[in-house]
Amino acid sequence: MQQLAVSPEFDFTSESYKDAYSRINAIVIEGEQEAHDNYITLAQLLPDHKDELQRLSKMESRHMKGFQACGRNLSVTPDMEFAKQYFSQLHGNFQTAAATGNVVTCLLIQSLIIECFAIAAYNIYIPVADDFARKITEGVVKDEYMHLNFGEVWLKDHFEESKAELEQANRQNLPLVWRMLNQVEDDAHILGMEKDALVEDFMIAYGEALSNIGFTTRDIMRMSAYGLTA
Ligand code: Y39
Ligand code: FE
Ligand code: FE
Repeated sequence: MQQLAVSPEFDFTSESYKDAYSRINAIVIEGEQEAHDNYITLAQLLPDHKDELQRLSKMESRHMKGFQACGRNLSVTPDMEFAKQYFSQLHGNFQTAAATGNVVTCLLIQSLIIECFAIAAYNIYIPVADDFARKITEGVVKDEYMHLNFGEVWLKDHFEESKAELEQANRQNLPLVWRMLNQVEDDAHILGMEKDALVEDFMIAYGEALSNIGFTTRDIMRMSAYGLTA
């Protein structure tokens, strides 16, 4: 029996698709590489959770290899230079926080913001992906929920003493995500991913995470508003 394509309007071999893919695929590969490095750093900062965090870091490097295969499958060369630049500010903020022992800020950046960004992007990508990439991405997104859960549980257990640092880290980093989304809006659209849907999925996942950690609805509204000023 013939399987109907979900989105017959996508020509995965067209030059415009491959051009947009060279940047989005690179962002995902670079993001997974940095997520791997960030969990190694977190394993050093949280020795009680060393084994679990090292396991998460290994998952991230598997994700990276999966997405590299997606690019190869479409004969696309990822633009890694662009992707490094893309993450540089968020990456810099993580590095600074790690160097000063601000583990709460590190967790907010990697396990809440970056994981929610991944969850939104991968869920929106799955229905419009080519068959090969869809299977890979479906496997990856399940792991990302586990990564988000790690951050939620730790921050919930340390909520009172982390609250002020979380608010400050949110204020510093949420606007960066907004700028990052704006920067790839056109490329994402070519792949069939709409910015509105990405923003909506991100805010739902991020708001839910903040709620699970212990923030009130009022706190969450206030914290979310920092995205709007980007
Ligand atoms: O924890 C993780 O695996 C995160 C690194 C990955 C984030 C990937 C960021 C994807 C953004 C894609 C933007 C598409 C519009
Ligand atoms: Fe990942
Ligand atoms: Fe992850």
